[in-house]
Amino acid sequence: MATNEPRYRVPVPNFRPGDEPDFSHLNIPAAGDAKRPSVDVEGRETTALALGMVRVLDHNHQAVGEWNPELDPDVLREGLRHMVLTRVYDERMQKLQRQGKMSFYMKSTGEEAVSVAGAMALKNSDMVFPSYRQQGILFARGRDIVDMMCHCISNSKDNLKGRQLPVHYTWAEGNFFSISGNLGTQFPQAVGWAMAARYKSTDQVTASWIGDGTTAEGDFHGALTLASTYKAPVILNVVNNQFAISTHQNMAIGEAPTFAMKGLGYGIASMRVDGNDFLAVYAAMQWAAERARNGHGPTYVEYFSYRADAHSTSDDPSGYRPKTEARAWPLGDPIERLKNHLIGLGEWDEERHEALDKELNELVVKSYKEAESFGTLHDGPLSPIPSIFEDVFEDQDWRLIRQRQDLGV
Ligand SMILES: Cc1ncc(C[n+]2csc(CCOP(=O)(O)OP(=O)(O)O)c2C)c(N)n1
Repeated sequence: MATNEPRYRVPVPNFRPGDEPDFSHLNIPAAGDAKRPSVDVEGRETTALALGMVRVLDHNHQAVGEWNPELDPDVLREGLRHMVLTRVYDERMQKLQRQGKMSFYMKSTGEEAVSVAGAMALKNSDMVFPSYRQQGILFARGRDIVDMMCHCISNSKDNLKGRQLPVHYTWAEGNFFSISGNLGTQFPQAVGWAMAARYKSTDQVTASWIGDGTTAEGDFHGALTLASTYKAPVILNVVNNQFAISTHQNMAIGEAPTFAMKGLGYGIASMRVDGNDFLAVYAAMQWAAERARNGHGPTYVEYFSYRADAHSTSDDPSGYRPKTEARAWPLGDPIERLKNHLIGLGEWDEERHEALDKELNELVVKSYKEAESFGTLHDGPLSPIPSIFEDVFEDQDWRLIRQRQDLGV
């Protein structure tokens, strides 16, 4: 009998625009509940971590449990600074995009702890293969802000010479691999890099980040197979921010109880982490890095978070989710939570926070003025046109030579 009903399930999001978001169905374990195994644990023994959630900051903003990394207040303040800078930078760049100063921008609002705490728990010599929402790594590693902006406005000082979308940074000196717009490619590349590091007997660890939607790509599964087979010193991170543009995470997760559980099918040590908890993210990355550095193999981590703003400047989330959803998100805001933790320790206060915000806003405004002195996308100067043919192939292929002749450059 003919029917218009699909014969297979098509998952739908929990809430649509206009609905009252209610996240009470989420099973979020209490801070401090998760056990911290030794770093040489067998992957298959991490089921409780993959089903549960590593959380350190409790609802009173106190650090509790075995995963508390017991960081010095100076380190916490440094983390707070990098996260605030990431947010201030994102806000300013979005405004500049709206003013036509760049073609495109992507913010990481609400996900700052994932990249900042993750980068701080690694060594700067460790290799990273991020996606487009981990700009916090660059701040944590001390990249020059003017250089970052020059890339975004594709001017004469853009180290990518206008060949990449804004936000798709590369920074070889900072061991930061070029961000690929082809989702998922960074995972197998990271595993390959990690295997090469092991082959060369360095103690370098490799880490990569993708989003929840990207786990539906074949590259995700290929990477986990390789990492498991060769026990590569790699940390494979999935940032579950609940959305892949307008597609809810329930499209990519299938029947798996958590994204973290997918790693167990490959025998990889896997865990789910509160992605809005700076201390939990730091502790998880520190554990995984020690495991990799000591030859115990890969770790796969899901960060449970929420994309608090649009996917990009080309997206309007009010078309597919309630406007109040970000505020209703039960894991709160990563900056507020670390700030409140520091205040509770007597190591921070509102006045200092306000001063930090002001200082970083001024720094970003001043940096943009300097970046603009090297040109903008609209007014130039841009990279010279012949440069589009350079740097990619050592020996230019006949097609490139022909195209260059056709252009007469
Ligand atoms: C192979 C490939 N398919 C599709 C796209 C288009 N695309 C860009 S971002 C995106 C959503 C990715 O979502 P997710 O992996 O959850 O990461 P998030 O943006 O939420 O951080 C899509 C479909 C792409 N860039 N590459």
